[in-house]
Amino acid sequence: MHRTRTAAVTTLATALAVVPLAGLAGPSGAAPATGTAAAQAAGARPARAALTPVPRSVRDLAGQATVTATVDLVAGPHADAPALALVTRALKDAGARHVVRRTARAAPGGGRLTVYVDGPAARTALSELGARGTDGLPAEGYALAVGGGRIALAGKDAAGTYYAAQTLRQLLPHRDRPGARVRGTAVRDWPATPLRGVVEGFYGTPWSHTARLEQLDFAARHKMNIYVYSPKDDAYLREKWRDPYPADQLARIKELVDRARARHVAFTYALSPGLSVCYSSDADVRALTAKFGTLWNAGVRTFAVPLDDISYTKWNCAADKEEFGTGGGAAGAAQAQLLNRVNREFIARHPGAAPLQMVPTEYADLKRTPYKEALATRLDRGVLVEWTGVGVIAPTMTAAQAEQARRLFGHPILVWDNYPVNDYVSKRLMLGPYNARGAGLPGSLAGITANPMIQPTASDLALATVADYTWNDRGYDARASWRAAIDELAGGDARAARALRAFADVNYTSAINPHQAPELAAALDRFRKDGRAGRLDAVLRGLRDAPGVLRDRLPGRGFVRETAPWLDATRAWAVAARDALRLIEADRSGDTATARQLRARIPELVAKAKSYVYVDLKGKRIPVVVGDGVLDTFVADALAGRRGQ
Ligand code: 14T
Repeated sequence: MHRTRTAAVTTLATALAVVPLAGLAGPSGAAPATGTAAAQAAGARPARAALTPVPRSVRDLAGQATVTATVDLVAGPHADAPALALVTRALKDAGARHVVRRTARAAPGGGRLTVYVDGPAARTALSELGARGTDGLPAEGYALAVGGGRIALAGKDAAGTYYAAQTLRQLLPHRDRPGARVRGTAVRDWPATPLRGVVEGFYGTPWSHTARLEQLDFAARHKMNIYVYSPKDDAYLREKWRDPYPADQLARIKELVDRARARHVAFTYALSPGLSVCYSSDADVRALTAKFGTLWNAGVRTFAVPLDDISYTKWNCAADKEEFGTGGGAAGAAQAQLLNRVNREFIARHPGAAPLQMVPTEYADLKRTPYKEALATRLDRGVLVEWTGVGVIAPTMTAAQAEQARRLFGHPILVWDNYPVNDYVSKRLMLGPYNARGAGLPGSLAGITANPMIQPTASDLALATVADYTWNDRGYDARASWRAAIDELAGGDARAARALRAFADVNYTSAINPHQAPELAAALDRFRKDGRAGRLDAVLRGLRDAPGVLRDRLPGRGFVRETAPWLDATRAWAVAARDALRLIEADRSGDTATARQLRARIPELVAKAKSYVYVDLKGKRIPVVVGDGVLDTFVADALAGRRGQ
């Protein structure tokens, strides 16, 4: 029953081609899939695909480009190699048979599509097409233009060129033969904050190697540029921080580092010595820098020292008490001394290393304390300080708070956002969008990294929305971004997308999305008002069938494997809720025999719905919840003879 990847991708391209501009897609599957072909046959302007993250500026240009069988690729002398590889693949996926590298345009009039990537020729092409170049853009910005049989891409830097290529990938259709037409378009775009990405920083079963490789691909497609390797349960990062890696583990890390580099993602190695470090010990400084050295040799260029979730009132060695004294101020001084030594003796001596990152022990508040004061005055300038916002799981976060954090810590702030992480509520999946982060926040920060769920593929829904927000917070619409993420995960299959939306709806609530199952709750409210049982039953049938549809149709196995108990629970709750609806109807019509039967049966269905468990790293069996406060309440009200208000 599985659709092939190509079929899914083709459907995606068709669906995307008719979706309105700027990722503001309507409900998945609402668009007529044949619209584009008909419009193109009639010679109308080709539609433009949805672009996510939403670019800063997109406008129409006169003319268009046609993907010809042979495409000339004119690359500047220093054009980014990953960008060129991506452009080539995107052109082939759009129907080109050959992509030929040239140093200059072939004789014009040959009818071939020419694609310029960086260098003087791209600059000229941009200006001839009526688009501005990269002057004045911030780092990682880019300009792209399509029109008049040409496509031109230019980056402010190599990453910018790579992001131009990612946008071109979205603009091009998926075709298996030449002839596709691409609408005349100019894009000028740049990120809202320098660092955008994921910190694998949760407790519990760490992501698999494959999941991490896929995460790096995902990050790049969404213009994210950092992945912090910091799983709390990798012993070599915390308990055994001094010990060198066994060769096979180091080889796997190197594979991640290589993949990350080829995607313009900074693989960040985070070593957490806080459980046992002696801050004043030369030997421990050497142990830290020696471990970093082995990672440097594996290609790592970004390093972090997290000092979260440790005691800073208890020293690990007597020498620290002697040297630093006691109290928060002493802890801050000790940490600053250790980090400065790492910064001076390792980072500064390795040209090409990125600024050091650290997580302070006080990472979740804005109180003025001796600890923060010590970090602010003693820690080397330029070291990035990570901060979770106010609260470990911050319900809201604003630019004003970020400014205050920067003043308090006296350093650039990198937000470690504990969403969609579920290690503290592993009964729950968090499939809702990134929310409640104020406009303008990214601009006051060194970046935002999101701590994901234990379930890597299921995290992609939330992470896609994090990517959209961190790239362009002003153009961010949480629900629109969420719907686009659903369509992407569903591989463009409209039925899979509808099922995923229903499933994500009942796994929605979190500190930043206070309302559980907003769509189902609205359907229940409507029923309470208008009493139209048939309409509600259709919704509940959709929910009951969603897990099966996802198991049959979702491209890739990761999502359904990771979410299996929640899928089972969703189906069981929907079955119970349908009976509850029948019970309400039987009560209303005075059909006491049916009502009695249903009252006898429903409790077993509820027990079954509550029986599914997630088994954690330690083998603990944790009953999962779905649609809590919505489905269970509806069923309980029906059993009690209440229709709810
Ligand atoms: F480093 C920090 F920014 C941070 O958030 N640390 C941990 C993190 O690894 C974990 O995934 C996250 C969510 O549970 O919260 C932090 O861990 C805590 C925080 C607590 F308040 C663990 C226990 C707590 F009581």
